[in-house]
Amino acid sequence: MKDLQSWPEPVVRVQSLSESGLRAIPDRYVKPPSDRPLLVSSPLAKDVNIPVIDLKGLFVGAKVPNGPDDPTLRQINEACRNWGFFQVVNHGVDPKLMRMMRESWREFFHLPVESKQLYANSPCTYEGYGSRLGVEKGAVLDWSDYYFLHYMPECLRNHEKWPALPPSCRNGFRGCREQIAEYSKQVVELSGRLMKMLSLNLGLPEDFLQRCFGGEDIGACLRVNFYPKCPQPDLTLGLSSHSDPGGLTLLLPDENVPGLQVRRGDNWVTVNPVSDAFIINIGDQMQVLSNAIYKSVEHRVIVNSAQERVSLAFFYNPKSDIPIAPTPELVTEDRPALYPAMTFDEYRLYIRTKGPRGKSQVESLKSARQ
Ligand SMILES: O=C(O)CCC(=O)C(=O)O
Repeated sequence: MKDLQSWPEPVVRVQSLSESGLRAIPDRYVKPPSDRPLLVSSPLAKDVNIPVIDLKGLFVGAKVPNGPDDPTLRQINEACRNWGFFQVVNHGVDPKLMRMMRESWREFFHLPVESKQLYANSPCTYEGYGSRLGVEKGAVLDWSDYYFLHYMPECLRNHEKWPALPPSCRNGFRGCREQIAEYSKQVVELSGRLMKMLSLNLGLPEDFLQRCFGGEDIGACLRVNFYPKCPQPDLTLGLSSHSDPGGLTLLLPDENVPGLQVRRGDNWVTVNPVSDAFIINIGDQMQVLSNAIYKSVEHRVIVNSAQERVSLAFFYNPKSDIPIAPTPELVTEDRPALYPAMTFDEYRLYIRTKGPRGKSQVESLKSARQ
């Protein structure tokens, strides 16, 4: 924990670098050749996209009417098993609010640097305006800035740590903080519905996974990623390959600029965002709870020289101090428990210290056990 008191080197805002007009990126953003993206995708990869699933009519009130035999639930089950990623449309979150949030955050990142500096973060909680993940001195960095804030549990919700700017009033919202609160409320509701669908698909009672996450006391936080234009996008990444440490991620991507790539075997598939959809992915805690029936899949972000990109990643996590272990109902003689129990507080220290490192954390737990 001592390591997480302060950043090991002076923080450089990637957006300032980008806006300085440099032609070559500094060495510390240059990835080793094996990690660099191939920016021309094969004709085959162009036709591949993660599954797109329509949730219309799936819920009547809080209930899934047809249970696990529902065709939409089956599609979700397939996507969780085969991709770890899918997009959802007709998900119940107000599309106007989604677009407004994206625009407000774009405005935030275009504020003068002094206004953003008021919210500069430290690795202790990561809350606020940041430019790196991980505290290892000399690490190769990613080409992005971000803003991280807590929504749940309520005791961690501190509006002073949310940006008050941009002040613009839109559609009845008095400012950025009100928008964040309403957006988060709606995304938490959608997450709760997804948790029910995943529980049913795993053959468990509807409220099972939610109870494992701590019932009402879950953790939820938002990371808004800002990827400035990059003069040498073939040498770097906006966000290095990683799997998400938490439970579920609900990503609102940029509507115009693709960038998210999902691992598929030895290839990377670039996701084509569908209008007003959320991209959902399974995190490591869900992999552990499901005893690897569902997999958290590696993903990364590529950048480009022509357009900036913004994305909002909402992380729905277990309560941070309860042990998460493979669900006994999903442990059999053929499929023994693959992971030891660990709290999410213990688990997320790895990424907070080392930064994004593929699937190394969850894989190392598995090998320690076998
Ligand atoms: O920007 C994106 O599309 C993905 C962001 C992401 O993977 C993350 O924030 O963990």
